[in-house]
Amino acid sequence: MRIREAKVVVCSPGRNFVTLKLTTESGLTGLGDATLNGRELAVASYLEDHVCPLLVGRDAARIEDTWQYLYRGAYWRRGPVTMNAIGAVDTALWDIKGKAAGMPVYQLLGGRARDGVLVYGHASGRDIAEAIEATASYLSKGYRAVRVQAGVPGLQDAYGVGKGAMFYEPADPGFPSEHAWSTEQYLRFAPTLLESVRSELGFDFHLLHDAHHRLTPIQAAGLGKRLEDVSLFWLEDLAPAELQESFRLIRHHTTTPLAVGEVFDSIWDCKDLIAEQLIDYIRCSVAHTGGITHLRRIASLADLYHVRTGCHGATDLSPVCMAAALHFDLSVPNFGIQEYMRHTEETDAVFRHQYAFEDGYLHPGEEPGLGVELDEQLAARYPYERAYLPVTRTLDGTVHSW
Ligand code: CS2
Ligand code: MG
Repeated sequence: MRIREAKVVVCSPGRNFVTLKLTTESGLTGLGDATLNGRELAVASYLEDHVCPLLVGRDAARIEDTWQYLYRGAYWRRGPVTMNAIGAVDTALWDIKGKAAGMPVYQLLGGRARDGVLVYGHASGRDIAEAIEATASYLSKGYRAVRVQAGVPGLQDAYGVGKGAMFYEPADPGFPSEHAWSTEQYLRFAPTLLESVRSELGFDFHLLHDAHHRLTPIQAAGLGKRLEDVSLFWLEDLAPAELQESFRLIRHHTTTPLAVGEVFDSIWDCKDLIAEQLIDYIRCSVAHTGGITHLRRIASLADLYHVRTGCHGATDLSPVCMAAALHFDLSVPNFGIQEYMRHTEETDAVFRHQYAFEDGYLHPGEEPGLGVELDEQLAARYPYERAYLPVTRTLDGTVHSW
């Protein structure tokens, strides 16, 4: 099952996506998501200029060998660009293997470990009232878990407040926009927001919140402690996690469940967080963490330490990544929850997929492989448009985590 063609498709149906498409000599095709929000062309080049020439002629069946060949063979290991590229190759090879076997990928991963994949949607509002209204709307659609974000009084821009009801796109066309940030104002507001959601809508659904890397460990510890009575499903990215041991301080002060990992790209970024049980959910994604093969390794380590998965699933991860995540989620023993930020109709038209939402769960479908087809002709109508994630500065002008 030799690879005959390896090509990269860059398109922008509502936002930029980078997709790797592999084709075997027998005509089987496989897709992998290589989208790195704000740095898309770096991964496209890494694939086109350095990886694709090595794939042509390789046996598509040798998934693990190809993973090791690209990881160890690059010499320069890890990092978001490298691991996103390897992730795309890995995902495409699992897609091909499923098609060759005539099975959906989850069957190759050990079959169903659950009936469906519990997902959470993103509710947001410019203020508390709007955020509560958006949350109620998600609940009325059958969601059993909702992440809630809202504008912070006194700040022009706040993380996670969507421009549309069911769609949120943080990247801006052109150069990075600059957002003002005040941790003090946020810490005064966040408990009121989340307590208001509970008092208005009750406790009979999973409530999640994302602090998006913006607090110091002691600030994070205080917020986690303050929110214990809100009974959150998780508090996400409370503090930057490059210093994994800083979560010892947070963990010492609060029982609120913690989730990190969407910016991680390998097991080495999270092995201490997992082995010391400093977190409850690991958020790594198929696309950014070396594909299904490496994400399974992270999940296996996490399973030893009572840590569950909570894969990242934002709009900057394409339907190819979402589909791959669902096959992984359906089969992994220590599944927690799957993020599900819906894509635009334009995106769904370019990436026709089998997965579907029903009663709070997603199902990857029974098509062989991942169940996603890329309409290349339609994709060509949406050329790449430079876009960047915002840059955040505190009120005195200091650059802060966005
Ligand atoms: C966010 C992401 O979904 C989340 O939890 O943290 O939307 C994140 O902001 C984007 O993926 C960045 O590209
Ligand atoms: Mg997040």
